Amino acid sequence: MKTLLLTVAALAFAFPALAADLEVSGAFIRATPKAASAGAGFVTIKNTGKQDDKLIAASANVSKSVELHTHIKDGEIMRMRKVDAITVPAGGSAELKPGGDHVMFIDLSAPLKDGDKVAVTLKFEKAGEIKLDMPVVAVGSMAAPMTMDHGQHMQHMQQMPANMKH
Ligand SMILES: [Cu+2]
Repeated sequence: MKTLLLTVAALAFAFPALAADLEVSGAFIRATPKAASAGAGFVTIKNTGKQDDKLIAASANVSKSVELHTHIKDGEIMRMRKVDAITVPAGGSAELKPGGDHVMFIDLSAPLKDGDKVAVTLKFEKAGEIKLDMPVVAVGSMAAPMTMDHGQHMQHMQQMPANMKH
């Protein structure tokens, strides 16, 4: 009986924390060259709550699939890896940015053009779904800080299809 009461109390405590604890800002998607089959999106997710949350999925109607990716350094080469989740720490934030974690749009139905807006749904383990419009921004007119130079990144983007198994 005591265990049951504690469980009920824990659930009641957990529910009010839903959704309102996450704030998204600075979202953008890198415009893609004509031949590109994939594009990358970036966003900062702030967690004002007291529990860690996790970005566990993303969806959009511009590509066949949407994955969560990170970059790892393999010797001197940056490579992308699919990840199951991106943690948004309590009282902190997850910064999806060039050279780091990102949302990957795979098998684009059309190139992502500067000035477009893509409706993206981010799905979180605790907060549920957050919908946002991510503006498409041309490479070279980026507001967000770059952690890789353009040359490296473009090379990386071109290599990508060979590295990725769908
Ligand atoms: Cu990627």
